Amino acid sequence: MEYKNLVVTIEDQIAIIKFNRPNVLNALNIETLLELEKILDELSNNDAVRVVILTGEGKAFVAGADISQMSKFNPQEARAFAQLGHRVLSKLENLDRPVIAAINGYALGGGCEIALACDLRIIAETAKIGQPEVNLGIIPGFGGTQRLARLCGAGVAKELIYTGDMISADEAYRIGLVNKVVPQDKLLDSAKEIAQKILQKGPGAIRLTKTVINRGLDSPLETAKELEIETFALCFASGEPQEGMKAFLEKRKPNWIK
Ligand code: DAK
Repeated sequence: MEYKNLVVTIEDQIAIIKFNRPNVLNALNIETLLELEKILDELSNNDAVRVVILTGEGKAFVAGADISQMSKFNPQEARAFAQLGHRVLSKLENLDRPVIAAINGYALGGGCEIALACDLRIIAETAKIGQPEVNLGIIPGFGGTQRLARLCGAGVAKELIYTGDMISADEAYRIGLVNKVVPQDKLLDSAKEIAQKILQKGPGAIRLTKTVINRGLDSPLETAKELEIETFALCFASGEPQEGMKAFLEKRKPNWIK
């Protein structure tokens, strides 16, 4: 499938989605969000893909919402854009397999929010990240106020959003916004390395872990613990734990059920 604003490659059970509007630093317009939604819908029906990597072409991951497009919105269009953005980022967050953001350059505003909706974030040491919306007189609109505060704490989220500061990769690592900082030329290989590790594990266990963590974070602790108990039991219905433990006892690698 051909996209105008994305480049999608699938190889070795890993899909790589690359934002591809380098002339405007991969700024997110409506068309790009719709294309992202389309590929996410396709991937959710494609069991051959077990890990997804998101990255950007050129010197940006995504430099935010497309300001030229956004500047012309009337209130109805602004609402429709907000609804579209939330819908697509929820699909990204809830895709039933791990998504890794490989942040190659600027990840600002909506770009930082896309990375926040991914499961893991790896960043190139030269990249910059931040939520500069207040410079434009708006607040983060694609879940940034909520996901950033949940990931890094309210104090850190408020500082980043109030100041609009673009922070370095090392600072992003220090505050827990990203999992790993790597040299620019090793970024994609590092993301693939993590993906390869995940591919060796029980596919059902990975899928269920993502659901339990995401749903648990939105629930009171007691409910979340119940969810973990029920999901732990559910693992045993798949045959996966039986194979995993048998393989351990037989001192061999598991042969996961596809
Ligand atoms: N939108 C449109 N064009 C952009 C852009 C953006 N976000 N960012 C960069 N560009 C364009 C520039 O205008 C320039 O175009 P030409 O002049 O060449 O035609 C080209 O990309 C290269 O950019 P620069 O020349 O500026 O490159 P520099 O290296 O000098 O600077 C920069 C890089 C990233 C520091 C700078 O481009 C910059 O500050 N960009 C804007 C970053 C920003 O403020 N992003 C946050 C946007 S706010 C909502 C949902 C979500 C959002 C809002 C509402 N709702 C729910 C309604 C999200 C908001 C945002 O993301």
